[in-house]
Amino acid sequence: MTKHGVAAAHIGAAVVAFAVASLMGVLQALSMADISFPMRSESLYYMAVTSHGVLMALVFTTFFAIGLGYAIAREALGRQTGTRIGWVGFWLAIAGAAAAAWTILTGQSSVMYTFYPPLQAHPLFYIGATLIVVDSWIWVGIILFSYRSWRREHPSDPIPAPAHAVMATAILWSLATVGLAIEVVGMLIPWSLGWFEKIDPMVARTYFWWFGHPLVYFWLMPAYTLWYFVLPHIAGGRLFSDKLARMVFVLFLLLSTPVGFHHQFSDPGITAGWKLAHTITTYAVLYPSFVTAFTIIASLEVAGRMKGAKGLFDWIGKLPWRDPFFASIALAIIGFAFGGFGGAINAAYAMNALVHNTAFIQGHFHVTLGTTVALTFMGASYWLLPRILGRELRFPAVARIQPYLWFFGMTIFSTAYHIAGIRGLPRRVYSASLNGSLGGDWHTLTVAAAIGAIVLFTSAMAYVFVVAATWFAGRKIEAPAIEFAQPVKPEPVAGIWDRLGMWTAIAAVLVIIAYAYPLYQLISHPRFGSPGFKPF
Ligand code: HEM
Ligand SMILES: [Cu+2]
Repeated sequence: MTKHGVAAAHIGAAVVAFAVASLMGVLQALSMADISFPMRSESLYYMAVTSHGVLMALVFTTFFAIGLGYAIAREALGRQTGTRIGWVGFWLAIAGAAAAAWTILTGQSSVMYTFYPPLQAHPLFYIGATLIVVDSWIWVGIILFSYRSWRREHPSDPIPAPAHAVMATAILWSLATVGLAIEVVGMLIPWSLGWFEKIDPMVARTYFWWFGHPLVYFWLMPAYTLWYFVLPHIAGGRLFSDKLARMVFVLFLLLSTPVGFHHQFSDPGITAGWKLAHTITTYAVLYPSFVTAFTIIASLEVAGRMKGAKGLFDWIGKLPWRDPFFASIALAIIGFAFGGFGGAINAAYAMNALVHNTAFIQGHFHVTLGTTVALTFMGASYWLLPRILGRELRFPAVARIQPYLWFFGMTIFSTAYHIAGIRGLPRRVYSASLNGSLGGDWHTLTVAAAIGAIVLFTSAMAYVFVVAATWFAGRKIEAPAIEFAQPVKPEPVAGIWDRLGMWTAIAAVLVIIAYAYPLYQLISHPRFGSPGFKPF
């Protein structure tokens, strides 16, 4: 183990969660398509949807983002304070994830990854999730304290750009998890322990989505950190603009929390004006994503031209398409373009009503989260593991094919569900043929999706295989350095985008503006609440 032990531990745990979740993913795709397999049942299906969603969206992503953030910040700042506390956090999170996973796999918490009340889980599900968040708060603390130590030695330098990105992510996460903490600690844990009988589902959902959308950026920002600060280097080029990179991370910090109502367009109790306000910020947050697409593609063009490309497009051919890190991210970016189209549909109030709660949504978030983020993380593992484990990557030929296989499987899977969703197939249903004659219309599509799912599963296992082989049987080498892309033009002094304290204060004010009054309105409605409901 190198100095990056605590980072490696988090990434290892992430990969274990990913492996289990991938198996659940195929099972539910087969269930939806009415393809039988041993032990197929409704309760297994909802257990699978819950464990897949929780392990993929909450455990895999959070552990990976923490591990990656530790490694990048440590390298960029040249230090890490409080590593021992980081280990305490890691073991708390492992205990929490194990407890929550146990209650799910034994069928006691089939509440899906959104855990909306009145669906009620075993108390250990909520407590376990809380422990993972405690680890993430320790991570935020370590990142910020390491920065303070760096700042004392460099009073007027600009923050090293990769550390700036990790810090913006950490601050965003601390603002987001306030909503989650209020929901889980203030409402769900006491309710699941029977301390009070009834709960208000609307208020709980609102706290959940205060957290739930910035969660998306907690997944995306680590991916973007790699796109901006590592990818151009691997491609043999430069970062196109240091300043734009800093601006983008600050804009995500500001804009990605006050948008949560775009997940609640169909919810009663929130007035149309507030839904509109969150729609406007939703479209505003598209802007830094466009800037990202522009900057990354420009950086890659710089790389191609540094290698001698002269024409309009021949720089594309000069890029290292056989490098698994590069290929994963290039495909992740293509996936993101399609995710962006779908996202604009979801964000438009009227069109949202058409696709709400249909398979369109799972088609959408498997190209965004399931490809843009997850494929970036997979590709990043091939680059990062030798550097944090001090071991040579095993089976590089498998690693080379794996991202293309994922992209191919995802194209079938996601296209099929997008179309099925537009034709009205609900998501989170055990069987697409439950609706009699309508079900027939969906069958070809759900079978196509199941075929895509099998390809995805094959790719997922190839990834897990390479990681495990490298971890346990990779030849010991001197760990290669973690190197970052040099900007075309470096920032000479700390500018406005480095004033993270000020941006944090503004972001907090925006959260208060977005949520204080609507929550006050919801809480002051006369109500009786809802008793808990256990599905099985
Ligand atoms: C082996 C690859 C994968 C397969 C075969 C797969 C399959 C599926 C299927 C069929 C569903 C729909 C469940 C339903 O509503 O009936 C689903 C839901 C979901 N998937 Fe995946 N998936 C895969 C990878 C991923 C990845 C990489 C992520 C994220 C990192 C992810 C996150 C989710 C989430 C959050 C849900 C929503 C669960 C819910 O509705 O509560 N999946 N997946
Ligand atoms: Cu959102």
